[in-house]
Order: sequence, then C-alpha cells, then structure tokens
Amino acid sequence: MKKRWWKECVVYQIYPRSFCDSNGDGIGDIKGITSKMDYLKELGIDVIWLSPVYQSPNDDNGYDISDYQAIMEEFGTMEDFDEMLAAAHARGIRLVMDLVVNHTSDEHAWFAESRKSPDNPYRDYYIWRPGKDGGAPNNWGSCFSGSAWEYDGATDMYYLHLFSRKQPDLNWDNPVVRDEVFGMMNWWIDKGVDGFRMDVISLISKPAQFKDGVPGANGYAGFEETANGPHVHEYLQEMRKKVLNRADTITVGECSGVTVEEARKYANSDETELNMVFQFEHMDVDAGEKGKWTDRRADLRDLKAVLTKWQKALEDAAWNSLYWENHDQPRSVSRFGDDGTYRETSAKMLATCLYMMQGTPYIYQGQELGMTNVPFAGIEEFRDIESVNAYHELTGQGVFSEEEMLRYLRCKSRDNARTPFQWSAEENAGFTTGTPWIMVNPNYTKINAEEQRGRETSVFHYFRKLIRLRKENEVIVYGTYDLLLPESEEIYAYTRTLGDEKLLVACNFTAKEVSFDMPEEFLGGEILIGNYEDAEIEKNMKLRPYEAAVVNR
Ligand code: TEU
Ligand code: CA
Repeated sequence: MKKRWWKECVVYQIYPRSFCDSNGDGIGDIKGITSKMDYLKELGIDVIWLSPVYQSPNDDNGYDISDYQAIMEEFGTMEDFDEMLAAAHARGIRLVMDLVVNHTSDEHAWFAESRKSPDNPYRDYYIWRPGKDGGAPNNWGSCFSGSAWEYDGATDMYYLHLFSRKQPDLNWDNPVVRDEVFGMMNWWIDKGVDGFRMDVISLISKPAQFKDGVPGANGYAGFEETANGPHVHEYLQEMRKKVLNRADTITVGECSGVTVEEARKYANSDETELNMVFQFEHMDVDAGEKGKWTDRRADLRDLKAVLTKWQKALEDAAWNSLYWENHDQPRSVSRFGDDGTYRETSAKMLATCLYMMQGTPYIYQGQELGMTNVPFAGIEEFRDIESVNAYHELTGQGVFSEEEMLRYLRCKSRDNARTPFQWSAEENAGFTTGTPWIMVNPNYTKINAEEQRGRETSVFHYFRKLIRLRKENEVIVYGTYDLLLPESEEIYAYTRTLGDEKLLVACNFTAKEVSFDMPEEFLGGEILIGNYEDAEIEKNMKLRPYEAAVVNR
C-alpha cells in the first residue's frame, strides 16, 4: 500500500453561498470564508473543497459557469480569492477547486459563438443534433426534469444538456475543448490551488450512438446511458499527463453511475487517472421505486453491504472517499440517524461508523455540528433548481400529490444542505446581517458553532477528536477492513487490521439498547473513542441508543 498525504488527510467542503456573508447582502462570500479560517484550523481539517466561485448566472448555484477564470461578483474579487488561498496555506490547509467541465453555462462566450451557425469555429465545442420525428433526438432526460435536449431556432438544431437547459454539455471528443480545459486547469494550478473535485466527470465521454434509454418515472431516460463512456479513461489519463502531474495535487472525481469495476480504473493505484472517486451506491440505498423522491428509510443491511463492497473492491487496487453529506444530499443525522432525542449521539455515531473506514473522509459544512434537515413550509421556500423543477413536473404529471412531493422534498431536497451555516444563536444564525438568500433552519438557536465550541461534549469537539485519532493511528488509514455481523439489522461492526494492530468499531444504528458480543481478543483493550462517556468493554456489551465505540486490543 503506497503511503500518500491525500490518503491521510481530512477534507471539508464549503458551499460558499451558505457559509458566511461578510457584506450583509444575504449571500455567503469569499471574505466570509477567510474570516472563518481559524474555525477550520481548530476543527483540524487539512483540505478545503470549495464549491464553485467562478462567474455564473446561478441557474444551478454556480455549477453553470460563464467564465472559468473570473470570480462570481456576488462572491467577491480575484484579490479576495488570492487572500483566502494565502490564509488557508498560512495555516497548512490546502485548497481544492470544484472543476465543472462536463458543461458550461449557456452564457459562456464559447456557447454564444457555438449557437451562431453550424460552421462557427466553436460549433463543435458543444453537442448539436438534428431533431427526430419532429422532436428531440432521443428520450434522454435532464437531471433537472424535462428533456436533455433544447431546440435552438437560430440553426434549427438541438443541443444536449444533461442538467439544466442553461448548462449545455461540452464535446470532450473535440481535442480543442480538452486543451481549453487543461489550459484553464493549469492556470489555477499556477495560482497555487492544490487540486480539483471533478463534477460529474464520469459523464464527459458520450456514447458513440445516442440511443433511446429506458424511461423513468417522468417518462425520460436517465443519464446512466452516458456514464463511463468509451473515452473517459483516455481523457483522464491525458489530463493526468498534461495537468495533474505538474503539482502534488489531490483529485476526486464525482462519478454518477460508477461501479466498483469502473472505480478501480478511475482511482487506480498506479495513479494514471484520479486519486479517488465519489460513488453514489450508499446514497441510493434509501431510494424508492420512483427514485430519490421518497421518505423511505435505508435498511442497515443494505448500507453495510454497499459500503463493505466498496471497502473490499478497492482494497490495494484503488482508494475510497468517505462521505455521508455534500451540497446535493440531505443531512445525514436526519437521513440515517435521529434528529430528535438522539441527535448529537447519532451524529457522533454516524461519523465514527464512516470515518473509521479506509478512505479519505469528507466532512460537509455543518455536519460537524449535527445540523439537520429543514422544516420547509411550502415549495416557495425552496431554491434548488432540481427540487423546484421536480415538484412542478411530478405533481403536474400526477406522479405524486403536492403534499406527498413536499414530504419527499423535506427528506431529500438538496436545499436541506444549503441553508445558512449556523454560527451562533444571533439573528440569522450569525450568517448574515442582511436577508439570507434561503431560509435559516429555525433550530439555529440550539444548534450552532459558538455553543458547541464552548462545550466539550458537543458534536464539534467529537469530530475534532475523531480527526485527531485518524492522525495518530495508521491502522485507521491503511488497515484492512473486515465486516462483522453482516445479518444484523441494528449493529454495524467491523475491524481494521494493520500488522499486529487491530481495532474494532461497533455502532448501534437504533434508538434501542442492543446486545453486542465483544470478541474475546478485545476484552483486554481500551476504548479509543466513543459517544457515551461511561462506556466499558464487557463480554456481553450493551450498546445504548446510537452508541458507537472504537476498541483496540
Ligand atoms: O451533481 C451531479 C449529480 O449527479 C447530482 O445531480 C446528483 O445526482 C443529484 O443532485 C442527486 O439527486 C453535480 C453537482 O454536485 C450538482 O450540484 C450539480 O447540480 C450537477 O452536478 C450539475 O453540475
Ligand atoms: Ca455577501
């Protein structure tokens, strides 16, 4: 197992719009991030993954970029960016940019040119096709509802957009496009950034034939058709050579539709492509027959099977990322734990369960406080294009009633993760002195960083301890994972082994007390970390509601 710094680090994701507003316009900004750099240092994280701050019309909150080498006005200036980068580096914190190059904004200069005429030099920067039978070229659907094809009258053709119609897909088969992207990436590397999180990078190589797919609940085919396309590994190997090897970078590919077989290529240990990937299988274990829009809870056995599959399949061959949350997912304490009586206990348990595994941990802003899903009153309180479009499309088609869809949105909407970071019990949770762009979760008076920094037993201090534990114990980073009790619907238990060092991790995923038969070899050990102060190792251990314990021999 090759030792690498990016295997040993802990990454913290900042969604800039919702992190900290420094100028009272209700929108988080770069100066706000710089003002909180000491908070991040105290937490103990090593790398910041910064969601997009580039110039954008914000159709998809910055994931629709109109200039890759300019800063979105609402977020500040390039000088603000340079100051933030210096502030991070001064504290030994690296900074990773969010690379969104499967598509641009339709307001990007390239697209403005491309749509002018079929023989425009930029025409083949994007994917244009003639209509078929008076409609779209095929039945692919956009992730944000409707068709993945938009008709453009100027040249009587359709262009492909797997996401919003204001996010036209780039044509990666065009070598000029690849060189434009690589040049831009090198520009950011030369500015001193330390790597990239690559947005839907598994979708950049489109299949040779644009065949109809299997329609989903809304009548359109999903983007599975386009994942892991014919040239994706070729293009990433080219990126590795022309960009990534120019600095000691960390890279993670967001790979919608990735399998373990594909991940072993994307994140191979020969380091010819990326360092690691974000897979989605553990985020799909609580899906319903109509996809993500459901209030169904995950079955622990499914979660254990998926996470174990990924731990074992990438062992010695590639490298895992470890995440419960990001700006696209609901809050994990509400989703997999208990955001009521056992909120803090279950938030600590979930962190222990995942971050003691093999892989690089990713913490999403607010997860370290046990921030919860949001009691949105009605559709008017949502901002996310995916949620709003799905609401109108699926209620309009009669797939769900309005109250059903609202219930599912409260469980799964991306906006659950995008309400303002809760800094204090002051108005607007100390996020802004203005009117926030999206509602603040009313529970900020009880759940906020200021209160938790002052309380040793808080989720915040537990995360600090967990991060420190990883740094002090190589077995947690490099040890082999082995699942125990695969059939248990209540307990997630596994061991980590490195040489003669061995740890046991036991987590109760229920609000009940459950018996756990402690393996003989751990009876003489000690508890390295646990979420109950008075835990003791016994042969027949009683794990209390959402109890987690890590034991050595
Ligand atoms: O997400 C891609 C993606 O797969 C998500 O759309 C995710 O599957 C979905 O939101 C879960 O329901 C990336 C970015 O993380 C996301 O914020 C962007 O909206 C999207 O790409 C387009 O850039
Ligand atoms: Ca602001």
